[in-house]
Amino acid sequence: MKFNNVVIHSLAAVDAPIRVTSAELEKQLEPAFKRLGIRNNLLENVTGIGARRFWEEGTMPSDAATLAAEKVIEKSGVSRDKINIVINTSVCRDYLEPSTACIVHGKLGLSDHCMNFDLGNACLAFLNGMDVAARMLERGEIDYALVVDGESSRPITQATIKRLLGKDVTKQQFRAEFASLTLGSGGVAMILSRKEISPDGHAYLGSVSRAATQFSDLCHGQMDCMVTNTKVLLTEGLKLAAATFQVAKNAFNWVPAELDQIVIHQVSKVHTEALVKLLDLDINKVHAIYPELGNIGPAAVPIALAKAEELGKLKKGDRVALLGIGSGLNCSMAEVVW
Ligand code: MYA
Repeated sequence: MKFNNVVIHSLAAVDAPIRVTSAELEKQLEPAFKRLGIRNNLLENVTGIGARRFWEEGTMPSDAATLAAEKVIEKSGVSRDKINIVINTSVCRDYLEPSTACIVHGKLGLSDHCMNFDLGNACLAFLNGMDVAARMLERGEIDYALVVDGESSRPITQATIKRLLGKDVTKQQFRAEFASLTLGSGGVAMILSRKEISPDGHAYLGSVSRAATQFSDLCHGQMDCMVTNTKVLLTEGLKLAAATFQVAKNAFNWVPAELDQIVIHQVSKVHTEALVKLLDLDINKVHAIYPELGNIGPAAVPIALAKAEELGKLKKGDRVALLGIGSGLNCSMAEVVW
């Protein structure tokens, strides 16, 4: 869907405070590496992920999302009573019910007429949340939407390491759980608005999507365990990304050389380099956060965008492509004119 009247008003990311290196995780896993005959520098060496962040013990996904939301509200100057909807897109959640969005709504002290709900779609949910909000904004139903995401990889990382140190663990199980060790934590929040009331915002032109749900069995995640077929996920993810890119090229007249910045879902060095090669993109235009932050699920694309903004990489008028993908498989690609 394309939009004429939707802008990103403000964006803010929050880093979790504890930096945990891949070397530290690999040290903890040393007995498993030895027993299974796996080389012990695989994580940092092959994925290119040197570190990820953890929140302090007890920090809930809603706390992470609320921190980012407080930051974006302050940055934007938008008063809380003007926010008409809050959509939480986190994979991690405080409880199965109530929604994490309602906890964030309560912590922020938003008004009783501010709608709130969770929207789930694995690593793609933030882009989907932007799209749902944009449809309401385009129709003039609302003035301001807040999309938030808070991820906490500490519980799954610690549970995975404990499990993989078990005496009965096979090499096959190790490989199936390996991707869990790439996950990271963080918080991000975005305020979207209508161009006519926020003329200085960054135009959100819309997105295109494609699905390949015959591959919904390639990555299954719970709060404490994720099982991934890394090989097939990489191959089929790339195929879906290429098909979606073709649709985006047609919809937004994309010529790779004319895109100024490309913000992609952050999985690993292997995935980034393969995608850049396949789509004929310029790697210098791709802002990578995975080396320091790992894979932060649906928060990865907006956090990478926020970091690029903080570093002054985004100039007014830049054409920014957002390339998202999530287990399922689902893929969306969007354009923002900064
Ligand atoms: S779901 C989360 C998905 N995340 C991951 O899969 C991250 C972890 N995976 C990787 O980094 C790569 O797939 C690896 C393989 C590195 C595993 N366990 O040449 P290779 C060893 C342990 O065959 P590659 C999500 O985010 C292998 O023995 N070790 O490796 C949403 C060898 O070691 P050695 C393993 O295929 C959806 C070495 O690695 C495993 O190049 C994302 C190299 O082997 C394993 N499982 O990489 C959809 N596998 O040298 C995908 C291999 O000692 C998106 N090894 O023999 C794709 C597009 C991306 C963005 C798109 C945006 C639109």
